[in-house]
Amino acid sequence: MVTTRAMMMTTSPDWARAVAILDGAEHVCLACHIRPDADALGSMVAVASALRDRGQGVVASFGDPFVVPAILTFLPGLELLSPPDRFPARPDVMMSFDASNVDRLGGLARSAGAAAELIVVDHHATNTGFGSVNLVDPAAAATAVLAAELISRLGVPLSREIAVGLYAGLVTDTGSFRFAATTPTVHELAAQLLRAGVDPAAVCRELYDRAPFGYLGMLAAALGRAQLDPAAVGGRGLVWTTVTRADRERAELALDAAESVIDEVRRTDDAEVAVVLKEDDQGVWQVSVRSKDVVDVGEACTELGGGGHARAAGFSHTGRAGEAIAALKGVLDRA
Ligand SMILES: [Mn+2]
Repeated sequence: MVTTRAMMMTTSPDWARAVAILDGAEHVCLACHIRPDADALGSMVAVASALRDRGQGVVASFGDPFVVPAILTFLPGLELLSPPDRFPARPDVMMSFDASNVDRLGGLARSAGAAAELIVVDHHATNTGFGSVNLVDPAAAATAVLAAELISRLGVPLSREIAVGLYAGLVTDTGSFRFAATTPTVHELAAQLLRAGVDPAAVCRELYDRAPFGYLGMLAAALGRAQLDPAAVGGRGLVWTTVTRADRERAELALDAAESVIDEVRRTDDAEVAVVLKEDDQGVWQVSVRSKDVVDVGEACTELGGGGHARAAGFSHTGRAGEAIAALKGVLDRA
């Protein structure tokens, strides 16, 4: 049986064509998805560094808000970033990282539409194949795995700078090598990156083990109002909570500080699905959804206008938090 997902991406990555395009390019314009995570930004700066090491001109950016999340400011190569208003309107060669569809590029989607060549590097099963060349593999644990393959095929040696970006993506998208996507290939790549000079303890301390004191108050407020619905998701259980704008304002925290709350909530033994609704500065709920073993939250979130992976996905909701939870439960119960 042919599934909808398989129909979205039927071609295998055309590495030779990507390498040929990049070999012939004087300048390459790189973009990753808006509100970048470590995989999106780390993969992009790694490839940007590799191209620069070959003497090519690079412009790397992401759509507004053009703010590097606080936990990613340690990444080397961020000096290669330019604000999105400096991104060419009609690039000859453009690349896209960790974006499953062109809308995920936000304000840079227009440049993607006008680019003569668009090389899409991604691992989402829902990728629409919006590039002229698609380096898309849903079996890859991270976009960083594909970025590493590309850098190797370009013949660029792994500098420490390149390796740190790739490692940040790899460690984050595998949940610190805990998720099901943690294959032998993942550990082999990690080994190469460590040999190239990555300090894993330093990277993980930046990514996971630091926060301003005010974070503790925000976390306490969020965990204190967590609710468990054991009957949801066909009796498998759903646990959810919110991080409000007020929670963050009390501690002067940006939205990305709420990113790790889901990792506390999803521990809950009594729930297959965990949800954290984060209220952004515009009052819109950015909803993070995780599952453990059986439920495909990626499909559910796609149905609600978002996207992601089977075990980690998200969507946005304007309105009340309870409405978003009700809508999600409805979709999950039908699945
Ligand atoms: Mn990713």
